[in-house]
Amino acid sequence: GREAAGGQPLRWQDRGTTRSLREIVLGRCYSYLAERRPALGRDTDCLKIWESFKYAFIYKNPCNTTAEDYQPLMELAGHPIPCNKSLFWSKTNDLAHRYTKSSHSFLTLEDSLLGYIFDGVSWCGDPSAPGINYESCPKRSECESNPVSVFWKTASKRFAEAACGVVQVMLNGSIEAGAFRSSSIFGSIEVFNLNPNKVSEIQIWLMHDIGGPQSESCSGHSIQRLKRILEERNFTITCEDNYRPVQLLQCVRNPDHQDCRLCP
Ligand code: N1C
Repeated sequence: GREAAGGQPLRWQDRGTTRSLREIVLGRCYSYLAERRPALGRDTDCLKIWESFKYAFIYKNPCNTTAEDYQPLMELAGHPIPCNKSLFWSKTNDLAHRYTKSSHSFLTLEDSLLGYIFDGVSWCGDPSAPGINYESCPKRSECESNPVSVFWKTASKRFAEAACGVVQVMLNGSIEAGAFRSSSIFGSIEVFNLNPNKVSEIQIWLMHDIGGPQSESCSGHSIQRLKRILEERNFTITCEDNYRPVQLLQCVRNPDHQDCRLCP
């Protein structure tokens, strides 16, 4: 079984807690406040953010994480996102973030303080001292309610609730299973937490990999399914295949490809 014996931490299949997590969290928090959102600085206490984050998971069984565990952290680190700026994504992680870095017109969750601090690190607790498991953490397949999964679900829900005006979604048209998946965080959480009284329109950018398959276009099945879900919730929705400003960014890495020529 998974019984802790002789102070050994529980064994799981995913990578363990990131070393120097405290320094990374504090460092990212201070640098976000200094470089990105100096206006937040006055009301944001990075040390308090670290403490409330730590108490969400230390000494706990990493399979019993709840949204409530992160409530204090969400209250401390949450901040408003300007209307017309929210960018959601699914299976376009790298491209979406390269785009927000280069254009500054839109913000993903990782461009907010919460997402910025916790992007790419991993963490989980353990019932025995020191209360943090640096050796291994549970995979989603081992337990759904692990600290990292529950964190992204909780943060994504709040990010969607906060959106207003026109919002963007960048989806991947080169995925064989379909660009819109109901099991994704976007498909299962964000779509249902957008507020029709605050969000006027949802614009889908359906990007396909340069030189990759165009498995789905805006007329494809999963996009039609997404349109039906959103229209039923009273949103206006548009879809554009290979939105040019984002495609130009893909072209930086594929300058000679047919799709990247000015005069094809
Ligand atoms: O499951 P997904 O995509 O649809 O989630 C993406 C969606 C975005 O719109 C974000 O707002 O949900 C939010 N989000 C993150 O910001 C995020 N950063 C890192 C969701 N997940 C995030 N991660 C990690 O990527 C997390 O571990 C989660 O399980 C994956 C989801 O990636 P996906 O399937 O491409």
